[in-house]
Amino acid sequence: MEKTFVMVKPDGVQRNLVGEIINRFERKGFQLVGAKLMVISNELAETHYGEHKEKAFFGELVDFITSGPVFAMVWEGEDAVTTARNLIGKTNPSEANPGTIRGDFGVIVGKNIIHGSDSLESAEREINLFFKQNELISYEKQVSAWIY
Ligand code: ABT
Ligand code: MG
Repeated sequence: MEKTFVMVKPDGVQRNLVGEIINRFERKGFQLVGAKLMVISNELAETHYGEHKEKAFFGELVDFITSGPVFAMVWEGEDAVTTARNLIGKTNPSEANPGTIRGDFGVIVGKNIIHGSDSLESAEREINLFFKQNELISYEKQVSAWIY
């Protein structure tokens, strides 16, 4: 079973989309194993988005992601990393399909509502960056084999 890191960005929190987003992941059948509202420090933002350090948009990206509270989550399920990215939609909301979170709610690429890990390695790295081990809860649900 995979775990992935998902985060409602400051614009999503400001627009009251936290509940809507949790709802979509729950309905899909994933299990919530960790969640918290937090403000990201500059240091954490620069580490999290380290791969974009040389890009022209890096400064703006760090300013945006630290500009207000984010809602960080860990979701678990089969193929959670890929499936979460599919629920989220393409990076640029103008290219994201309707029915995806960015397709339904996103407006511009620099403020695209939500983050999801892009690989298993990123998921492990990001979960460890944002959560302590004792903030992740492992529990069983009494449901059918189709729900994780
Ligand atoms: P994240 O989930 O935020 O990592 O987005 P995603 O993986 O879909 O896309 P990447 B390429 O990782 O974008 C990271 C953030 O940088 C913003 N961005 C990206 C721009 O502002 N301009 C650009 O030209 C590109 C390519 C979008 C992402 N964050 N926000 N907000
Ligand atoms: Mg990314």
